[in-house]
Order: sequence, then C-alpha cells, then structure tokens
Amino acid sequence: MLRQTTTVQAFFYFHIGLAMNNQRHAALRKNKVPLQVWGRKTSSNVQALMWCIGELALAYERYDVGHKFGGTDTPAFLAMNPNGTVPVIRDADGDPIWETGAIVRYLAGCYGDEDFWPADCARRAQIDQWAEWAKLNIALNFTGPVFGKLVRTAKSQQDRPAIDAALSDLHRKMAIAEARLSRNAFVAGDAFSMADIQFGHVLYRYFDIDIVRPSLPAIKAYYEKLKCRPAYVEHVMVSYEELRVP
Ligand SMILES: N[C@@H](CCC(=O)N[C@@H](CS)C(=O)NCC(=O)O)C(=O)O
Repeated sequence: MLRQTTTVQAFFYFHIGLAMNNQRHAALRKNKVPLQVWGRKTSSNVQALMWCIGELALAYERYDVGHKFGGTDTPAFLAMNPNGTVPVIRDADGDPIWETGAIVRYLAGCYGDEDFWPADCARRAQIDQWAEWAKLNIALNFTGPVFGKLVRTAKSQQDRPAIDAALSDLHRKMAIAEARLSRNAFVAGDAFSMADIQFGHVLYRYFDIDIVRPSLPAIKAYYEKLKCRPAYVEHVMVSYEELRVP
C-alpha cells in the first residue's frame, strides 16, 4: 500500500514538475524579463553574443565587466563563472551560463526560429557543424594569434614569423569558408543562422586590421551583407582602439 501511494505520488509530482518546467520555459521564451549580460562590448566573445541577442531582438541589460572595467575576479563573479571570463548571462531566474558557444546555443534553442536553429536535430547539426568549425578554426585562429599578437602586443614585442605562420593557418581555413560562401548565401546554407554568428563576428576586425589578405571575394561580399544588418553594426563594428598596445 505504502509502495503504491509512493508510486502514485511520484507520478503526480513528476507531471506537476513537468508542467511547471514547461511554464517556466514558456515564460522564458517570451523574454519577459530582460536577459542579464556581463561583459565589456570590446570583447570578441561578448560581441558574438550581443549580435545574437540583437538578431533575436531580445531585451537585455549589459554590465561592463572585464579588461579596463575589472570585476571578473570578485567572489560574486567567480561564483557565476569560475573561469573569471566574459561573457556570462542569466535568463530570468535561471542559473548563470558561460562559454559563448553554450550561451548562443541556449538563446538559439529558446528564442531562435527554424532557420536560425531548427528543432529537427539532423538539420540543426548541419548548422552546428559550421558554427563549431568557425569557432575553432576561424575565431580561435584569428583572435589570439593574429589580432592579439598584432593589436594587443607592443610593436617591439611582436613576433613577426609567428604572426605570419598564424595568418597562413587562418587563411587555409578561410579558403574553406570562401568556397562555401561562393556557393551559399550564408555559412550554413540559404538562410542566416547561428553559424553566421560564430563566423561573421570575426570579420569586422579581420578586414579592419593592417594585414595582407588574399583575395576572398565571396567572404568580402558576405561581409558587405553583414554590414547591412543593424545588430552587426551595433554590436560587432565596435572600435577596438582601447585594446591597442602602442
Ligand atoms: N571560451 C570562452 C572564452 C572567454 C574569454 O576568454 N573571454 C575574454 C574576452 S573575449 C575575457 O574574459 N578576457 C578577460 C577580460 O575581458 O578581462 C568563451 O568562449 O566564452
């Protein structure tokens, strides 16, 4: 008898729990409470995230944290993100989320449409592979080894051969994007998707800094299209002069 009651109760609580969870997600998906975003707008990862937030037209409050603002080593911040890096977000009463890729996937899953992040897992994987590829091969090959070593390193300290080697690596990967974009309007196909966030957010700095670039007509044309997107202009085309080390 006791066992039976426990099973019935468990069934009841399980379904009440599911209903509450669904309700919570329904409220979140309406973005009734502005997202909270910790991170300075000059951070490339924050830029990718903010561009995503802009494309999804979400309400948000952003707090300047990191670099000249500090604040990433406080107990309160480290309790949210033990890595002490930006960005971090909180959505309504949810737990903090860090790692830009995870945050962008979370937002895409909660608020993105079928083009941006399809419900079907096979279609979604086609977008995800390009997003992951862009993060690992383009963003990580550019931001630290090229942008960081040129713009954020004093001229006297710059290691030219290392920068040239990094540029060669980057351009080998850029050639894959060039081929892809010469056949497709966007990185993952015909429609703008989450993959464009992970690839496109690098391009403002890539085309702006003083480097020798190979001819990349398809990527250049794609970049010109991104420059027509208000959220890209607002969140990605941000001056990086305050990061420059003379
Ligand atoms: N893998 C992490 C990297 C985060 C990261 O390194 N963020 C940089 C800014 S792009 C940071 O916090 N730098 C220290 C600072 O801004 O003070 C992610 O993708 O979110």
